[in-house]
Amino acid sequence: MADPVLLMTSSARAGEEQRRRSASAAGNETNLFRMTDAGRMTDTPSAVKVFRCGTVALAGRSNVGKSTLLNRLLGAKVAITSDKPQTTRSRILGIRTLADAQMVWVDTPGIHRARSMMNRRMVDAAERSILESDMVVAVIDAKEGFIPADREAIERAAVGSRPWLIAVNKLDLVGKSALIPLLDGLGRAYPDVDLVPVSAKKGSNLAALECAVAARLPEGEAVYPRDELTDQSARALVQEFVREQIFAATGGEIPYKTAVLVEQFEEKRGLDVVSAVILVERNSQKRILVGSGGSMIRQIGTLARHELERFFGRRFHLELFVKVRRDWTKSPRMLTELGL
Ligand SMILES: Nc1nc2c(ncn2[C@@H]2O[C@H](COP(=O)(O)OP(=O)(O)OP(=O)(O)O)[C@@H](O)[C@H]2O)c(=O)[nH]1
Ligand SMILES: [Mg+2]
Repeated sequence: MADPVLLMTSSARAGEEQRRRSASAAGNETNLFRMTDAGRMTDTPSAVKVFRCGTVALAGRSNVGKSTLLNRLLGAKVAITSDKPQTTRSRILGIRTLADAQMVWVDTPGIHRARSMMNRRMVDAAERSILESDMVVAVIDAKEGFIPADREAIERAAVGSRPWLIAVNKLDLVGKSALIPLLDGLGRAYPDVDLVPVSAKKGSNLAALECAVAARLPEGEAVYPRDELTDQSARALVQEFVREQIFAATGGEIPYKTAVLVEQFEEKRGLDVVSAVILVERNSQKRILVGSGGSMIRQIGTLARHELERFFGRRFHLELFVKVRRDWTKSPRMLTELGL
């Protein structure tokens, strides 16, 4: 979407609505989303004298693009993504330090009606992170529209109990004819909440999102060093990067019945040597993950290694094993061991 805009502040929305009607009446809708005055003020972080710092939870149902948005905001991949729901299992922290603000972004698992113990723990983790954060960016998928599951996620996680705004993501997938009614509907449902259309995939309008967020953070010193990107350990990143490739390579229940545990991590002559176990619940799942002649596990290992090398900027040797741990998703002890 080529238009300049795109911060719809709630206070500006009424005026925008009036302008839109006039533009519409004149048969000219090309400039509907102009940066509002309020938006322009927040678009100049250098003009803000104080330093601001706080945690910002990315919240919403699964698959709306929370983790993709986090990565795009940071310009680095700290959270795994996939086209399947419930990819993120625990809170992922990503730090972005600008001249006048440090935003501590907190990616959270998608909020859904959890039936299994693992899924309940995922949703609990999301809800806890949201309640502990200084503000919340609720993410909605523009292509899917504002569906009841979005409203449920916002309400169940008590998103509105903190300062919050709505990022309408996947702007690249919709034209104005779909975006305008969506923004109108959201504006009616949440009249006091600012709406920021973005595309995490294309990186569109992220400056407006950052400005809107920075302006709402509490005043305070930076909590993390400027160059810090995430609080995840190298082990945790390996586990997640392997899990991402399992999500990409397999289907059905397999992504949801697997977990990854790093068993050994050491540096040998400039090479990080890592061995990790992929846990599955059944022998049939193990057979699929190993693949014919080990082809599937090799592919997962190679792709995960490439991602690791890109992230860390150094060489890895990654060995993967598949082990059956019957019903591990139902074991509280195993879930805790896996950080869930
Ligand atoms: N076209 C398009 N696709 C996007 C955009 N943002 C995310 N996606 C895709 O949406 C899918 C889900 O993205 P994720 O970032 O994993 O979504 P999530 O909200 O973190 O999902 P959970 O972790 O399961 O809660 C992936 O296939 C992404 O590539 C976007 O701006 N445009
Ligand atoms: Mg995610």
